[in-house]
Amino acid sequence: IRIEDDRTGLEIETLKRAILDNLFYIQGKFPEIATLNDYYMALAYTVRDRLIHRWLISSQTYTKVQPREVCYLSAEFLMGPHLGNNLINLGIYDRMRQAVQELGLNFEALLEQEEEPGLGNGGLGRLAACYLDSMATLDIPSVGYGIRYEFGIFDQDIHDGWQVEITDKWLKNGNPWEIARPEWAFEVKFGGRTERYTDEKGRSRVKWIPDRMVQGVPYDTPILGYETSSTNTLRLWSAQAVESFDFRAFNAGDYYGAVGNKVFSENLSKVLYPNDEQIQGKQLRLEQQYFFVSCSLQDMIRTHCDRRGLPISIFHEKFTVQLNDTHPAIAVAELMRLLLDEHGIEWDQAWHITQSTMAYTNHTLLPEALERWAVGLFGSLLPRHLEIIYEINGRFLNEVRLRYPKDDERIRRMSIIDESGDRYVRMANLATLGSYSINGVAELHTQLLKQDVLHDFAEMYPERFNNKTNGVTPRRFMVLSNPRLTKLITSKIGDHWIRNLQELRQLESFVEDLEFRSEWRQIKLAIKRDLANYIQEQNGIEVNVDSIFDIQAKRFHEYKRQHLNVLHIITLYNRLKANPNLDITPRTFIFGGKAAPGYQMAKLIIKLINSVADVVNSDPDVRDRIKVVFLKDYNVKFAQRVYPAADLSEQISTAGKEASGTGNMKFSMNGALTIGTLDGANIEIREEVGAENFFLFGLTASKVSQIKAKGYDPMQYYIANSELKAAIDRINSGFFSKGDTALFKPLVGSLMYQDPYLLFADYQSYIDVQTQVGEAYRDQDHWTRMSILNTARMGKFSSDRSIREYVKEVWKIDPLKICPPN
Ligand code: 26W
Repeated sequence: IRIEDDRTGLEIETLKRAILDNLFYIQGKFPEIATLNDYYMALAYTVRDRLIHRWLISSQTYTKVQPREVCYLSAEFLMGPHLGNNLINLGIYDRMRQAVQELGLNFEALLEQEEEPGLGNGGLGRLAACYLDSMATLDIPSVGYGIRYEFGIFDQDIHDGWQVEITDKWLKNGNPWEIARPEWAFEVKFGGRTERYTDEKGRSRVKWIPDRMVQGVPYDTPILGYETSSTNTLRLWSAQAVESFDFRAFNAGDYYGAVGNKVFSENLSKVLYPNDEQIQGKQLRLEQQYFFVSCSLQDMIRTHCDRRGLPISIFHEKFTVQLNDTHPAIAVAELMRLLLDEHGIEWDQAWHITQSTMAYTNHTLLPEALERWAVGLFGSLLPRHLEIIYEINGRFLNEVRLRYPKDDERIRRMSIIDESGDRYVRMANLATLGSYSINGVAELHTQLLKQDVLHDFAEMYPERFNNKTNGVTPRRFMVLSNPRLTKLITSKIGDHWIRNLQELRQLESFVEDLEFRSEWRQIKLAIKRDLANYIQEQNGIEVNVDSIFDIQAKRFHEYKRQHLNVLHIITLYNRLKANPNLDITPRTFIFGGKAAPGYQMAKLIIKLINSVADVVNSDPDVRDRIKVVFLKDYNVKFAQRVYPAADLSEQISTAGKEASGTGNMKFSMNGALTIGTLDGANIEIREEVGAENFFLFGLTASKVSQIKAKGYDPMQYYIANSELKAAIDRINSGFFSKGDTALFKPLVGSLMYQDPYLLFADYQSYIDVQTQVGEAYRDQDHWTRMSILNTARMGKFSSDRSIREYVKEVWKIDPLKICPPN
């Protein structure tokens, strides 16, 4: 007989024993008094045990082989729950479910028990998480570096239709997935001044004399790939006081003063900034950025020099750093500082190493999201870095002058320092200059980046610019979230598509298969029924599962135009009021998403949706033909439930504003059709699935700029379009706000007099195409064909494809196979 180890064995009996063992020894409970959370923890530890073996083999292999590694630096990692995903990647999902059930436990309830690490806002943070999954799956040695926020993105509640924010206490029940490594902490300096001195070789050097110091303690989480043993690390830094007591102050009787430093230091990693696409310029945010960047770079250098004994001069051959937007862009100056001041390297060589190490991904063109820091604030916090940035800038601008003599305008635009008014450090310019690769996240976005925001840089260094269209992991967003569809697909084409998503193309040959189409439709219906039950429980609203599930789920932002969707709803409502017997295809409009706490307009749009919902859902004239549902607290866990249930995916941003979008991919992969503009990755999705399987509307990005250049006047559209006017007037009249005509004034006013995101210009086109959607849905058979073709043709949008492109064209890293444990 073979006896399996309780910590690594995969037989059902072993799994059961391991769960009970962990319940006893880790949770310190016997079954009779164990809570659901105790069982969740016992189960999570059982899974973690099985990861750890692979993790240590991976780490040993990296130490031995010393491969080139990628370090993905990101202020956000929106990981979502780990348990289900790890079971999928370990290949023991079904077996574990059986083991758990044989113990008399509810497997689904245990999965549901996990408090998700919501350490990100939206697209950018979730992209980082998908990329970690793909890097591990493709056996790419990599580390994700970020911040272990004690509080992640706030939980959203709705009171009287308004968003209310609640602290996300995700660590309250403990986190079984992480291991603290206090022995590998680093110190990070802040403030103070610099001093020049002459070193023993007679060279002029600089010393930074800070006025405070914080410690970064790493917490490591294993990231296992799918069907491989490669297990990489997500290393998140937590801030701690260097000394928890200031003994001098303590002895002088100032107990509170002594503990103050501890409180102050630990504030650093306390909470995630909940804004996306809107900078705030807060000092604590810059402190967070510098804190995690400094810890991460020190960590890489220690691995390189101390653990591997390699010379610092070849640092860039062994490490490449991917900057996830400009949030970690201070890395350019920090690596320079470490090389110059701590390793005594000369400027030119330090710059060569730095520029050969860094690569920068831009995620947004919105001017209000481009990070810049007031020079005064920057210099008081990071005096040495400001000196280094001035030096980088001075040398660079000399080159620009040589290349483009007498072009002062260009110098002003390209300078890292914005001197047009108050002085600012422009982080995008710093990141661009300091990197060997600069990329956008969809074809159109990269094109606009080169044309617009980084135009001068692209002209000077065209070879550094490239596109890497985003992707999403099919493990989480198909296999885990849509088991029924996964089973059907696998029964037809086998399961290789999970690693090689292009194989979904084989589904095309089943489009003509009546039986297959019927199964496809049944599955969608069953999933819609689940969501309908959830809506019934959550919102007390009864929805018709035969209606179109028309879903817009994403952060709230004016450029994403949730309010355009609302104008469509009101237009349908007005038509029904005018003609109660009108024959329209029944629809359920579902919204989900959070607004930045300080973004009043976004919060007002949430209030508008809930107000319209109240009126429409209870109006007898509507007779259940339209329903409006706002689902609160949209997060990864919930998103996994939503994507599979959609018939229609709303991707309706103003063309040129959404860098890529990734929700668009998740919906379409799960068989939703898209109504969308020619924006971000929508363009590429439409190219792949075929124009006939995509509902296109609206202005193109270039038309948008043209109209704006000519002087856009939304009022003209309002006057000329009676349905648009009726919809706006309906809001304005107080009809949705119990007669309060003031409530939605800011929103309506902004639309009528500015309409910066061109809702009015796109309104008619949107309404017309929505009418086509309604008609198309009536032909269920044809709709099903389109749905199947959407899934079948989404192969390109696996994050595996994105990562393969980064590996080949940017990072130049070889995969390294890890031997499975025996
Ligand atoms: C400093 C404030 C701030 C915070 C976050 C500014 C900007 C951000 C992010 C760049 C916002 C973000 O998540 N952008 C999204 O990134 C996705 C992944 O590339 C894209 O798919 C989305 O289109 C883009 O909006």
